[in-house]
Amino acid sequence: MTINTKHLAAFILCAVIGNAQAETNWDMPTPYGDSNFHTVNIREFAEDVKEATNGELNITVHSSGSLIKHPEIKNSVRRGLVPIGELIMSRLANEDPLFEADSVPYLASDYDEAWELWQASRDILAERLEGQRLKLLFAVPWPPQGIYTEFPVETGDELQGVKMRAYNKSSERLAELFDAVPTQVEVPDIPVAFGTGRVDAMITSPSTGANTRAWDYLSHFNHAQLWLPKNMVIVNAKSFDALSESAQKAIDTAAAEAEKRGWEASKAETDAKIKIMEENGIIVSEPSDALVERLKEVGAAMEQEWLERAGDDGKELLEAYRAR
Ligand code: PCA
Repeated sequence: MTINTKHLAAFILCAVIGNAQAETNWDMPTPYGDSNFHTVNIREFAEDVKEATNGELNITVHSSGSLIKHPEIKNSVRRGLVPIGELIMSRLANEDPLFEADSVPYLASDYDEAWELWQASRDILAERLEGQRLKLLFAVPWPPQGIYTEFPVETGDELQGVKMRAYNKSSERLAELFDAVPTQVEVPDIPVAFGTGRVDAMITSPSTGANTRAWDYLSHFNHAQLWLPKNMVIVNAKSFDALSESAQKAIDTAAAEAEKRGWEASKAETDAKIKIMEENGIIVSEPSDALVERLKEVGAAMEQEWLERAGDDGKELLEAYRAR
């Protein structure tokens, strides 16, 4: 081999290797802020994928709805505008009530129950998404949902007429059943919504309360532990199928790890964020017996309504969950 042909061979080899490792860049819209544990977990997922594929697949996370607003994320992934994205599952309640099972009050209100509900519902939800050419990668719950107000809530009557921030159908319905006035507000817009008086109360987790500095506009948190809504990460099936087999495997592995890590982070988040709120002057209390009774009544009514909407599949899901 002459020097020249040797060089040529090396050049071709580099070109082939280079080609085999052609970079794929994915933009990933997510709805919540950078400091939120879901976002932190997703960035780690993106890092893991990058590392496992030796840079073949690069996922850039666009947090806080900065690339695509929360209400548009699912359809943007479906249409292939972006290959991957995160959203809260119960946002799909209007198109399919099954996605709202995790937001029925007191159906699954601690981590063990939430896990069992997830196990009982994962396959059917993945199947529903598959029907839309979407692949469900993983889901992670928020800490249990409680009630934030500017006054103590003893019986629930105090919520009458109060403008309440909601983020899904359940939080909206719960407000209605307490004769409050619900308004949908995305997390990045919470401080402005309170600052301008659009809302005076909210249902959310200790996590979102602390991340949005609830102490700047509210004084009480009732740790009612109503439900643990989940965020999910979905990917466009066509984009996924276009990846090399090894990149697909890297995603699946990183997703399984992200789910595990995310559930652990969520659990740790509850106490850590309650502590931060207390340190900042929020009065944290457990619900009184009277409030629990009222919430249970409202929860039972909402479960009934949900069952009517969700039909046989909903019934089956509930039975599978309760049999566990
Ligand atoms: N935070 C999100 C969803 C549930 C939660 O804890 C929100 O408030 O919109």
